[in-house]
Amino acid sequence: MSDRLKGQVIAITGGAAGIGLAVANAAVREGAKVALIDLDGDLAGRSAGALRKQGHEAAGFGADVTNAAGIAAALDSAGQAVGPLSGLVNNAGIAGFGSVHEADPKAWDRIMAVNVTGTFLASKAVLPGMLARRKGSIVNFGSVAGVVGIPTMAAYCAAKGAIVNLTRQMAADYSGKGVRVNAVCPGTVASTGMGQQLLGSDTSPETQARRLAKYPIGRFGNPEDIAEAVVFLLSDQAAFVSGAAFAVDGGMTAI
Ligand code: NAI
Ligand code: 1HS
Repeated sequence: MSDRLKGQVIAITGGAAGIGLAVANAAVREGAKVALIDLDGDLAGRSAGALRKQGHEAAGFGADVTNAAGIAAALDSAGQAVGPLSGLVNNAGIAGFGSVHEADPKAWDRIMAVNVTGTFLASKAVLPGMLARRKGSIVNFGSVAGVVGIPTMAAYCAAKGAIVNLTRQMAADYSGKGVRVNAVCPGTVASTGMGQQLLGSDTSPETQARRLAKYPIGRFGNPEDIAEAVVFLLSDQAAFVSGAAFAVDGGMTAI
């Protein structure tokens, strides 16, 4: 353990499981206190309890990031329970399949709402405090799907692309006011719920091989690969980094 996040209080949306929970684990190891905010409030509470058992400071809250009042209340409770927030990780996201000509408009709306509007609403809730303190780091979750087109993932690609450019826009507004804003753009992380959804959508050996062949490093990511990048962006080591779309994808978008 080192102290790269000592003194920081970090809220992680979608923090009860998957990559968000890996970010929480990495953050507490670096000295941060964390608030896990998730649609699954019970799991957020259990995941936070497991961190506390290891001697870390953590609390869990239930909220849907698409509900403006709900996410604002959860982030407010987090600030009161754990401390004034210095970091926000907009990790909550959902994926889905469908090319434009066949996509379900309701599914499109929900994918845009959770990924894009959720990032907007959680950021909107924490920014007044961060700006008043002139201290904050926001890390948004893009994806390789926000950088290149992935077959059959129209809504998800649109949402992640929007997040990447919202990140640049937020950096333009807030970097001079003490708040850095960056995005991570992970490649496929197979072990999470979303990774399983992605790889389970077409299990034919040809498709699986085609997906893996897109990764020059020769493997998919794991949650810890992504968490390390998020910790860096949250930390003062990234003091001159704002508005970046940080590819953590084994070279997938390099080729
Ligand atoms: P996951 O599905 O394993 O976990 C997502 C978490 O977000 C869950 O705990 C879920 O309950 C929570 N969540 C979902 N909707 C929510 C809502 N409306 N409000 C609050 N919480 C909500 O997903 P995973 O793989 O951990 O993904 C995390 C982030 O990383 C997402 O933004 C995803 O798009 C992104 N990502 C994932 C990749 C992958 O291959 N797994 C690759 C690139 C990006
Ligand atoms: C779901 C996650 O954001 C990754 S989309 C990338 C799909 S692929 O490159 O593995 O086919």
